[in-house]
Amino acid sequence: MEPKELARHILLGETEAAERWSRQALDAGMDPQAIINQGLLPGMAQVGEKFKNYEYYLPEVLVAGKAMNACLAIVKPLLTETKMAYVGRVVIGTVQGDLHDIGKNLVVMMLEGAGFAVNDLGANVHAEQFVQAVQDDSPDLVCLSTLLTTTMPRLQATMAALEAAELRHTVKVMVGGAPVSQDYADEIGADGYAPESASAVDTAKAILGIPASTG
Ligand code: B1M
Repeated sequence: MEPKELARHILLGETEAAERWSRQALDAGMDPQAIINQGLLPGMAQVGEKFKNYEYYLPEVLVAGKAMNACLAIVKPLLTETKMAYVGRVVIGTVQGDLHDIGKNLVVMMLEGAGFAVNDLGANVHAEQFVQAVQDDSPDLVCLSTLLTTTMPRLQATMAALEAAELRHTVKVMVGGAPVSQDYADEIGADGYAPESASAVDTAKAILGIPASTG
């Protein structure tokens, strides 16, 4: 069984075929980590590339993400937490006052697809919740999303809360969402900004010093 077959099922969003392939590979004794590293992650990486190049749009990405999550649900329980080789740990959420989560969910999907462990706090996440999650998880990266101009100041407020809790130096912060720009990210002192979900993976890796080919 060739993992590139699984990658292709993911690329084409063929959930049932991808699940069947994963089960058969496990039955045949394939290492769950190899299924993830050689099948799921390359498949999702190709999806990200197509999204970046405007060959794929939202529906294709969502369908591919669904296929990937279905396979992860089969494969992940067979890995212990310590055995799962994540490229990095992320805490993500849409900031307080903002209920928009579709774009943020895409970023989650892409980061997971690139091999990050992601703790998704959801939408309308208060600064204190981010602080708590950083204390609990010790992530490498905090990702803050916002879609409303009125909640943009919450990005900086969340970083200030991390600073007040003496955690800001322990973690990098990436910001994004439609009204956010690189200039704004620089102005508020974020470590990185990405305009959309596929490049969010590249930016996350660049911020953390992870080679682009990893994951
Ligand atoms: Co809202 N809404 N909405 N809305 N809504 C917008 C954002 C708006 C632009 C519509 C408009 O007026 N033209 C406008 C904001 C104006 C502004 O502030 N500049 C707006 C408004 C005003 C509001 C309300 C205030 C309306 C009202 O009640 N009067 C209200 C606010 C509620 C609240 O949050 N407190 C509201 C409510 C809602 C719904 C609940 C109905 C729904 C959200 C459902 C949900 O998310 N579960 C909704 C929707 C769907 C939209 C639009 C139509 C679509 C947003 C979306 O999901 N886009 C939007 C108009 C539009 O964009 N056409 C609009 C698709 C998504 C894939 O793109 O989210 O940009 P996006 O994510 C991208 C990038 O931004 C980036 O990657 C993603 C994928 O490539 N990205 C990141 C996102 N987060 C990132 C984080 C990163 C990196 C990249 O790193 C950390």
